[in-house]
Amino acid sequence: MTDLAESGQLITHTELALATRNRGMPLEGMRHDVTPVGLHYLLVHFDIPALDPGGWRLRIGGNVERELELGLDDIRSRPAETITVTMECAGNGRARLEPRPISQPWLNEAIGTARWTGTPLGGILAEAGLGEDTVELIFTGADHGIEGGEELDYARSLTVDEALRPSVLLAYEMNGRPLEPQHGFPLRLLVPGWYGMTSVKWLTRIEAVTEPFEGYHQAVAYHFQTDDEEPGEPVSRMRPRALMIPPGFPDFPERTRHLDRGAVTVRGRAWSGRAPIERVEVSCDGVWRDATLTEPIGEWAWRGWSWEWDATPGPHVLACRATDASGDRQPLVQPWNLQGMSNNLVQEVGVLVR
Ligand SMILES: Nc1nc2c(c(=O)[nH]1)N[C@H]1C(S)=C(S)[C@@H](COP(=O)(O)O)O[C@H]1N2
Ligand SMILES: [Mo]
Repeated sequence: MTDLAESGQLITHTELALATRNRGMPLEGMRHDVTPVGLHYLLVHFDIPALDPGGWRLRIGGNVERELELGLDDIRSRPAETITVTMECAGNGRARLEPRPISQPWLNEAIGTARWTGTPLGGILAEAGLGEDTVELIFTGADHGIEGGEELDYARSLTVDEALRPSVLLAYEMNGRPLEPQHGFPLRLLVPGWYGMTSVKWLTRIEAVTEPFEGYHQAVAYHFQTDDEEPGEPVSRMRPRALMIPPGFPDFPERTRHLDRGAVTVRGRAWSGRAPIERVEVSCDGVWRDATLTEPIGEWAWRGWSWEWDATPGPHVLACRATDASGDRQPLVQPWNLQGMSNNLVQEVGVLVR
């Protein structure tokens, strides 16, 4: 199902067309604790649906005691919570794999952090009353297309335990304003800690089911496969990653970095969806040293870090890597997988000091 670029093949037209629709966050955007909406990364598989907020309804059904049909005002009248969440696409890092899986060709920039406001999903599910033998909830979006040879709506599921985590929201605001069309207006699911595919946009239906969901975006896509024959393990929470704001100034169009010799503070962010960030290291030309972490801004948000560098003239390669409290650390050599999932190989930035 996933096509691979031949070794050394330049970017294909398919990838270019995806890349011009779906933007990454320019890495200097990491200077903001909370990413301005227009800088947050974007990933839309099909077309952005045009939903009329007046006519839109969220239907909750399947294995429940009471079917619900809620309008936006109904959902806004429920208890509201706001949480700061770092979201990352599971395909981040895909374009650095060799051979390259042909899909959205992210290098490192499929990230963003927003203040999301919504009502906890658990409250709405309690109103509907889940049948005791419910194993999963299926979340369906209003967008429709063909993927993996099937015609379908975008849909993902969560186990009951994951769905009932208090931080899982039905979100209608991003950074204090109604969701923009491209980020899921009028309502999206928000699952902190998981890669972005879990946070279904343009939500129209939640269905309680007694068997695991076998839909394409759940059972086929988002798996660590090494070939088409094996199903592979499902992708879930974000692996640790640190990124730096490339120091100095770029040239155009190559974006090589240039800076003056002397003291430089290198800054960046680090996150993991599995455990808190415990350590960030930075290397200059292969020698690793600890960076200083800043105060956390939220349980589900990235953590800032900085590192003091005495830049000496000449070309250098800077790199950074994160370790989380579970002991998981970013790799220096990337394992390969067919769908290009979760490639958290360390970021390297070449700089020319004058
Ligand atoms: N309905 C729907 N939800 C979706 C998607 C989609 O294409 N359709 N893309 C998913 C993927 S792969 C990601 S990474 C995130 C991106 O969210 P953002 O565009 O708000 O950053 O949305 C997820 N939710
Ligand atoms: Mo994604």
